[in-house]
Amino acid sequence: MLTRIDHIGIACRNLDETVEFYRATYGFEVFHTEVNEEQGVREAMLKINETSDGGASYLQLLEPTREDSTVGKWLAKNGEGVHHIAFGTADVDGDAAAVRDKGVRVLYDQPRIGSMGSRITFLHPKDCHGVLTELVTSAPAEQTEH
Ligand code: MC0
Repeated sequence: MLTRIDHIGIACRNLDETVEFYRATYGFEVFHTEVNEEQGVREAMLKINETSDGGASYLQLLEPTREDSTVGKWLAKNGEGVHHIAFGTADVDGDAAAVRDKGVRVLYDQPRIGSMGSRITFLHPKDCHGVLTELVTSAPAEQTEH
């Protein structure tokens, strides 16, 4: 069951400048940063609020680490902006299978590693009314990390 908006992924050209915009404009602070080489992104997670399922909702700022990454290609075509939305679930495997059974293309056969050790998969935007959609199961330790 999908129980929260886990994050909104925002593609940017310069992570440090974009982090500073969100800090100076809204007061949002960085909760976590990492490089995910498999996905080709350097990212910052800004925690917005905790959620009733024990998780949290974030803004995820994404800078490509290479031009031929998914975010790099998307930025070249569209410029900066909202890249994807992610729904949180305790069971990414089960929810991905259920969505696949409804005819939506799930991009990975098995979930891969996402932010903060989470397990993630993506749904094709052409099957989701133009929205690249991610399903996320957080790592158990996420809520204590800083
Ligand atoms: C592409 N399209 C999108 C889109 N990306 N539509 C909405 N939102 C997006 N983000 C559209 C294109 O405009 C195009 O439509 C069609 O999909 C095919 O796109 P393409 O440019 O030809 O690119 P493909 O087919 O090579 O790749 C698209 C695909 C890819 C969605 C399969 O981006 C992908 O595998 N994404 C999942 C992984 C990902 O995005 N990782 C980065 C975030 P037209 O009409 O022009 O044909 S990593 C992350 O977020 C992790 C770290 C985490 O959350 O923990």
